[in-house]
Amino acid sequence: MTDSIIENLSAQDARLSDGPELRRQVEEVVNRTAVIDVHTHLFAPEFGDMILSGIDELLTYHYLIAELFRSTDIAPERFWHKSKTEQADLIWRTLFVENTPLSEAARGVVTVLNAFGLDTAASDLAEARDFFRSQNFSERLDRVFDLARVSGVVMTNDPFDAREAKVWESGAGIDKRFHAALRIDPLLNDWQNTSAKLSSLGYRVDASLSDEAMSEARRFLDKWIARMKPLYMAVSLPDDFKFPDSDARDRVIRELVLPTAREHSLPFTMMIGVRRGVNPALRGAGDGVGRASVGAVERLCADNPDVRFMATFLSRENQHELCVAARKFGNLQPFGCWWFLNNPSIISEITRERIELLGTSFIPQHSDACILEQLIYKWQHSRRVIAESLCEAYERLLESGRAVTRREIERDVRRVFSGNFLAQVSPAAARAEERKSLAQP
Ligand code: RAT
Ligand code: ZN
Repeated sequence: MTDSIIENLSAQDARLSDGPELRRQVEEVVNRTAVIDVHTHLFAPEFGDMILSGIDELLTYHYLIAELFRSTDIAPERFWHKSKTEQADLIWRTLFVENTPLSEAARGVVTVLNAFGLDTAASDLAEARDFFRSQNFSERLDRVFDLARVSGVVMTNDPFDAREAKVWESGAGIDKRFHAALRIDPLLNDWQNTSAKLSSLGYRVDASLSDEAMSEARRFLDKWIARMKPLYMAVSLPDDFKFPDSDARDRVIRELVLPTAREHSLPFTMMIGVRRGVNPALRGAGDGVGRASVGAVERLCADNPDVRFMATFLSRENQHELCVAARKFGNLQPFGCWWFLNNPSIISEITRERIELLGTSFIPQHSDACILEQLIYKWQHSRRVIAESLCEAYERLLESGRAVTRREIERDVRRVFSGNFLAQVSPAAARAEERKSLAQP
């Protein structure tokens, strides 16, 4: 071994007992380590105009639309009649010129503009529009992945969406950085209409939930699993979700989803606590939040020890219970700070709570990005809070008498940024990955 390798080896294994140096190293590792973004609404290049990107899309994000209506008195109906360019102009003028963009979603746009060296306090969008127009898409994609240090993203793939179906059916190879997730909300949340839809697609399904209907719905899922090769099946569920229950959803979970998860070895991912259409006039920006039952997830985990589950809850009040549930069930992986929780103060609270209760055995964040460039701000903002929470935990450990090494920090960050997810979706691949990284000097 050469001297420089030996030096490097000992630097990796030196115990970091100096507070400021520990902090510097944690920030560096958190900023450098690539993350797998486990839930987004992004699409691979092969999906063409389903991909959202650029300044007008960034400004008309539904988080910002909701904020617009607090700061002007434009009626929602008038807003919806405007073109996308006009909507973006109005949002920029209202939330970025006439108001200071302090909210998390507004600050996010500032972070993106800044990352590209654009004027963050411009009076209009001319410069930003020129910049985004002048870029070649594939270069932009590489640049965004690079700036966000994201090695892969999981999409949200709806087998009932005709535009998506066309791409899958064409057999086009999908960019390797994009992974599929089979989204099954219609089957669980609206069996009545979905059974009619399946029947119109040629499946012998009616609203009755008969054995034949279930096995035909299974045929549908099997076909899409073969096509998409998803990493998991996912659903978003309302705040009043119960399990067990006496409704159609309960039957669909028991007779369709769980057997599919088991037989295809696919985790079942639940995002729980959304109250859809609290203010329908706001359309996609009109959903709310409610406290939900963690007991429902515990019951699913207890009854199905051979199925792996991932769960995130939308209400802040559910977070502690979710950690406790994860302590009881090794087949449950908590993930992300979802939607209204994706704010520094709440990410900090939830991440600290998770470290205290679960060590590094959780997935701290996903971006939920809908627009490509959001990867930049969502990860930059989250990394900062995650680094801060980890520093605090390592400092406490130091006070108790144990200093960590750079190698341990790297291992921990790798686990929360990708290893825990890989272990959930592909346990064998995760073990191989872990062995590979441990073998590296
Ligand atoms: O977080 C969001 O942006 C929501 O609008 C939804 O997309 C949610 O994440 C979901 O996947 O249903
Ligand atoms: Zn989402």
